[in-house]
Amino acid sequence: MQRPAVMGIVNVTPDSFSDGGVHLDPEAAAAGARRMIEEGAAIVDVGGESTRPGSEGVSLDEELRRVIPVLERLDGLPLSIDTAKAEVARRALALGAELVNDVTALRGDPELAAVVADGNAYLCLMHMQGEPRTMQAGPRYDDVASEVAAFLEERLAFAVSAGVPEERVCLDPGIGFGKTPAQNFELVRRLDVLLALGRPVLIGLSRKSSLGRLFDPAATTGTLAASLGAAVAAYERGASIFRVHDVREHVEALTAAGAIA
Ligand code: HH2
Repeated sequence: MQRPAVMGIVNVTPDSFSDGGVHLDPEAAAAGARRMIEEGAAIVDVGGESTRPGSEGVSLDEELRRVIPVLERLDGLPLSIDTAKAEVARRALALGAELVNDVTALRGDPELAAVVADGNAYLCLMHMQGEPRTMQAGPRYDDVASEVAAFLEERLAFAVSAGVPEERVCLDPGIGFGKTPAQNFELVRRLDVLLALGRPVLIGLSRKSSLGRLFDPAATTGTLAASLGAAVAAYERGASIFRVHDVREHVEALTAAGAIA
């Protein structure tokens, strides 16, 4: 089993579902990112656009205004840029980011694939059914695991055809992106279907509402303890990169799980 790697989340947004507003000030965001690295994160994912259910998206100027001052303060740290916009990715890679995390899996901006390829960046391709504004309105699948895997296989082939080396790509089932809680849990349970594509699997369960809804049907976020339990379950099924808000706790939980595995 691969050693688990933790990706810390820094959302430079007013409206992210669980940490909106916390890191809006660039100094606070940079301090948060540095702390995450100290706590054992392998990389920090900086994002300037919320993709929570119902969100509308932001303009290029606003997204740049949010993330660039943060990236400028983090020179030399291992960074990922959470964006679907080629220009944001281009600027972030120039400032030292090494991974592009695109929740649209290269469907959002036709120029992003070339930016990733030319920048020799790592790439995360994530599955989403629909778009954030409407994605939780009755998501439907005949077989969620095989449909998500087929989508990611096609997006991986597209990325490779655009010049991104396959070895630089990781895949993500997109927990909460057009999926019911039962579909999210099935994706984790059947992670072997995704792993069969031969790429590392990144998973974002941290504080997601599916975890909160195990306890409260109206929950919009999940607890830390539920996030840790779910991360360990995903690790045991082969996930190797964990996108999380609470870095220290996940590093401890996954290190313990890794020692046993
Ligand atoms: N989840 C969110 C955002 N980006 N990227 C990947 N690869 N996988 C995920 O599961 C994922 C993601 C949503 O979480 P968060 O960033 O905390 O919230 P928001 O989108 O509201 O900013």
